[in-house]
Amino acid sequence: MSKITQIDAHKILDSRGNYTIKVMVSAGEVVADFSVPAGASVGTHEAISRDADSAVKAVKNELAPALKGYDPRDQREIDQLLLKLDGTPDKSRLGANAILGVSVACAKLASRLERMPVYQYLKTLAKIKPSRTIPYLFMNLINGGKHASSYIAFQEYMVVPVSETVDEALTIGTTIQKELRKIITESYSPFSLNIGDEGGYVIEGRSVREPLAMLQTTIASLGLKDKVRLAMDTAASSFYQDGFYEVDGKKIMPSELLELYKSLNHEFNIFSIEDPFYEEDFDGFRDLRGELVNGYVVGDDLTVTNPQRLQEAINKKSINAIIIKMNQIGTLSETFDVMKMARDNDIECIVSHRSGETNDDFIADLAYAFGVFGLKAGAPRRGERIAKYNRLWEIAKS
Ligand code: 2PG
Ligand code: MG
Repeated sequence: MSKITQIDAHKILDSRGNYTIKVMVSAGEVVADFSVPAGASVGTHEAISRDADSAVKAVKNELAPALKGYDPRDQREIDQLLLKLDGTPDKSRLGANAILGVSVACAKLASRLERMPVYQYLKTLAKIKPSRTIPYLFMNLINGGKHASSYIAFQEYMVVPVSETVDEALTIGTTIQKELRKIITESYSPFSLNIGDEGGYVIEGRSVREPLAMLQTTIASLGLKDKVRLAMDTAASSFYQDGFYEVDGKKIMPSELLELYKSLNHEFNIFSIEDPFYEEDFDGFRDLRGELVNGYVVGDDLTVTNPQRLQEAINKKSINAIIIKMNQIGTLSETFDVMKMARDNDIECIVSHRSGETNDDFIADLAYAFGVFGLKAGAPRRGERIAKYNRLWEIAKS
């Protein structure tokens, strides 16, 4: 039996304790599922997800009857049908979460029917220029912004091990995480080990510079200076209002924020800065690119895994790397198209989790299948983040 016989969905909790959905697609006895994540710092131009109850209803009442009888291996055809059934440009009628749940569960089901590991099956669906055998791991060790309750405006402070193997990269990341724990309790108090949405520490510091300094001290004390780079997702839309950015308790102009990035880069030799300016400022991103000669300016809220937004970023030379989040666009085929478009224009792809995650590990297969530049999955702690890193490790060993 290689035709879809049943599609079902129900609510589950995500890592923040919010409702999300799990979609199950069956072909006879063979079943596959996908659990959909959700963001907190959501870009204005992302596809629209519905609340979990509405999304479950959409899957059961509209998507399931329409897709029964389709071959799950016809991914493009299925995704096109999903778009047609929704009928809106932003997937707001049925919900990007309902649509993505079905889209990815179909791909997983097809891989089972083909008796292939998911990553191997995905390779048969698209041709995308690879960057690396094993992606760089972007591990978010200090959380701020919308993912934490702190004074730090920037959302994510990441370490990126410079390594060609998953186990060495994970060893480096977890070693830094453990040492950082010590340094935080010594610097503040023994009760200061708060954890943010993505498993990183939430520190008591008051300046956006402090987490970088703390990570640098930690890395130096471990003698790992040559094995790690520092990266940030500042998620600037979340501290932008009416032409100003609120950083370290002050309202600053875009030009001052650029100067701040220049000085942080000078001091910490930063590997990448994601969403350095608010999501409509394509020119601001371009200006930073000129300064970050050794690193990457990454679009996330700017580009929202959307071909029109990516095209604008290409035209304006805004970025040299892009975050890939499937639920920003809503189907697997459209995700492939954006990844291909990025690589055809020499832009690096970083496949990413969301801050509200599930235990699903599909993004590790997606990252590995196409040899992407990076995988961003939070701190190497908390089950929903570890699921992705462990899956990548498992694939790399196989
Ligand atoms: C981001 C993500 C993931 P969210 O901004 O890159 O780290 O956060 O899912 O809240 O958009
Ligand atoms: Mg981001």
